[in-house]
Amino acid sequence: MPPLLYFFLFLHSLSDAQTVAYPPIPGTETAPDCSLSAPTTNKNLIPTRREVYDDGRIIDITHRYVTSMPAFNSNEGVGQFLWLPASMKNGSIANNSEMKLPAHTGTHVDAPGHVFDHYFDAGFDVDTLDLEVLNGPALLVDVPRDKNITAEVMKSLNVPRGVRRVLFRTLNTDRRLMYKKEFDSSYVGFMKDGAKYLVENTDIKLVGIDYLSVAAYDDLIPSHLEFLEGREHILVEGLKLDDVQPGIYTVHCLPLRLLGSEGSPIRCILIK
Ligand SMILES: *[C@@H]1O[C@H](CO)[C@@H](O)[C@H](O)[C@H]1NC(C)=O
Ligand SMILES: *[C@@H]1O[C@H](CO)[C@@H](O)[C@H](O)[C@H]1NC(C)=O
Ligand SMILES: *[C@H]1O[C@H](CO)[C@@H](O)[C@H](O)[C@H]1NC(C)=O
Ligand SMILES: [Zn+2]
Repeated sequence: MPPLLYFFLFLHSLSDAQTVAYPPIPGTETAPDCSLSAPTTNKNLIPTRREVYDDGRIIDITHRYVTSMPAFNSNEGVGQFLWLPASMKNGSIANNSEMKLPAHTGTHVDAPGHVFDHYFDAGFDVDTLDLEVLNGPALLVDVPRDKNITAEVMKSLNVPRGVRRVLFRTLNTDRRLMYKKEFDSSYVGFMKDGAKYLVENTDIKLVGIDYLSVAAYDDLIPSHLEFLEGREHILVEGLKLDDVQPGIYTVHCLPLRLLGSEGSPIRCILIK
């Protein structure tokens, strides 16, 4: 084959490969802007919003941030957290939103400084969390619906040694608590002895749960202390676990690198 022709064929196959590696992002072809409601001028500009991607292979287990999502110990919900100080409607060259969001809002992560002041002062913030713990094989389990997560419940779950990441689905999901604006202190979480059992008798390092706290309200601080004292456990709270089969997945959770913050919103996905 003449070298030049070979070169063109090579180029051609390269561009094919690029098309495969960088498929168009669904929704962006027709809807480059992401305003919440479609502008009335063009009925075709409707952004796609989804909970699963790639025919269900990728499952978004993060709650969408909305003003009506619950806030800890409040009946008011999160409220307005997003503003548009500069808008094109006001003559700016672009829209630039600003947000003000408590660090433990919605689907979020806790760092050791959350309940240990000396860890906070020493800088154990969300930027220090181990991404290896936050990413890897994970087990989604259903816990008994009639109890909080006690040592007895933990024992009955029989999580095998070697399992390092577990997402606990509870009655909170059935009750759809994350979709209710009013905070509900009767949510299910870990009792102190359940947290202690997990720390001492399992290899679980990533603990995920489906409401705003891994700790049951009655053991709020004692359970957090059990989990966070060793600085090896990472707590992901407020996960969206509806409509997911129990079993093994790969989890990916990425907190923001908020220097000095003991909490951060986190995007978590499961991959089949
Ligand atoms: C323009 O800016 C003002 C002041 O910041 C704000 O109150 C108003 O809502 C803005 N108008 C539009 C159309 O964005
Ligand atoms: C879990 O504990 C809370 C208090 O922290 C309580 O209100 C709730 O009823 C308990 N849930 C179950 C299922 O026992
Ligand atoms: C951003 O600017 C565009 C163009 O002016 C406008 O249509 C859109 O509504 C703005 N976004 C918001 C949230 O106001
Ligand atoms: Zn938290």
